[in-house]
Amino acid sequence: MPTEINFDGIVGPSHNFAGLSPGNLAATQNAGTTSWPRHAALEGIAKMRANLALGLTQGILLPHDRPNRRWLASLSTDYASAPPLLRAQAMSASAMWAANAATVSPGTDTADGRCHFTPANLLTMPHRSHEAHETARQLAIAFADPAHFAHHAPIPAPFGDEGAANHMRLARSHGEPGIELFVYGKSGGAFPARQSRVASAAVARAHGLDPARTLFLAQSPDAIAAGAFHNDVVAVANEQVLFVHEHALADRDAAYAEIRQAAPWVEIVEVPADAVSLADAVSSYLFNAQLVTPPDGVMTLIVPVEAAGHPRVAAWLETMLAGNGPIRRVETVDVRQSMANGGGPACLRLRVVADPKTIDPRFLVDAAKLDSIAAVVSEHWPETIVPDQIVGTSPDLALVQTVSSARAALLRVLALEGVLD
Ligand code: SUG
Repeated sequence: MPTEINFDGIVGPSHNFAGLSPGNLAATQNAGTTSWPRHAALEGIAKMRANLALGLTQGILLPHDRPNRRWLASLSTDYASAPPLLRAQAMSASAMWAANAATVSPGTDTADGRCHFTPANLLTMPHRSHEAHETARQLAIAFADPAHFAHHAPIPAPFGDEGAANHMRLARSHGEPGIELFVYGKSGGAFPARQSRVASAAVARAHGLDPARTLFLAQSPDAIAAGAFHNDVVAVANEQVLFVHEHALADRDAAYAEIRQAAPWVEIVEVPADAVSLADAVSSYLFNAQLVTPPDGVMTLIVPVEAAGHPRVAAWLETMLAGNGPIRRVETVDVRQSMANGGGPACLRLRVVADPKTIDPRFLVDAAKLDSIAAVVSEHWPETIVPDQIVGTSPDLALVQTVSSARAALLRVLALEGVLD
């Protein structure tokens, strides 16, 4: 049976606050502060446990090999002698934000009935531009059966593609044909627009999507200027529900009309700006929630603690639950370390609609497997990283060793040794 499966990126042992993403307000505000990689990874594991407790199927994607020595070699340098900024870019644990791993179209939407993947090129930010190679390898292993899955190459430069963070799917239920919404940014504002329309259109063609069920919508420049560097900071979809901020899309009325025409059954739950401003949405990450339908059928919004603790956002959530809308439950998760780099609950996961039996079981988890992952993290992940250990005049080479051996220990436990290293 095709089900929606969330694949969470495990927070890597090099998680740090280097301030590498202009336009991502949390990341730039926290630049230079001490990070807690072990705690960060355990927060992510706790989020997965909470998903399992709701009855959801849960998958994982692995931390990438950091520092990325191959990338540094392609720039004719190595970690010890690279300039500080390149060192930080090579060391970033940013692959944890699996919503940026790829765009995924389930077989119900594609011409050949297979689930299609296009790894995101992430080329707007140098530290993310070298993720695609390993992402593609992991996806090819996890979803290896060509009868069910098709894999495409990342979109070539210069067309930026940030994957599922700018892609939403609406369907009466996950297993039925749906409409796919690609949200792109227009450049010209203070912050980079990371998703190009050309890239979105190319992904849609590669996936064999039906043009009548594929929409391309411009993100509001105000949202980008307010710090919504990805659409998933201001909107999220699940089944027939689009949960969206009033100022998420450039031409709101026309966009809603187009969506309603393609999917007359859609329920748009809009949060008005006079209840929750764009600034509130960005600081609380209300929309960077996981909107899910667990087996009990109660549609659930999984928000970060920052949203639940925000007075105006909390008030709005309370009003929503008291009303008669389709979202009937709100759960809270603590992923503060990821949030401090601008990555909320939704950033940490990639959604795939597929039959779990067709997926490599090494990428699926139950409570016992999460216990063994947590044990590796507790034993091997560094407790803290001070950015100076990476960008200081003499880089901490012992940290490099710790980061490499921590990942190797995880691969061993997951029986992926020799496959991903
Ligand atoms: O690309 N942060 C990530 C956060 C990604 C969030 N993903 C989604 N919205 N889906 C980014 O800006 C910060 C890393 C640093 O600055 O060291 C970072 O890359």
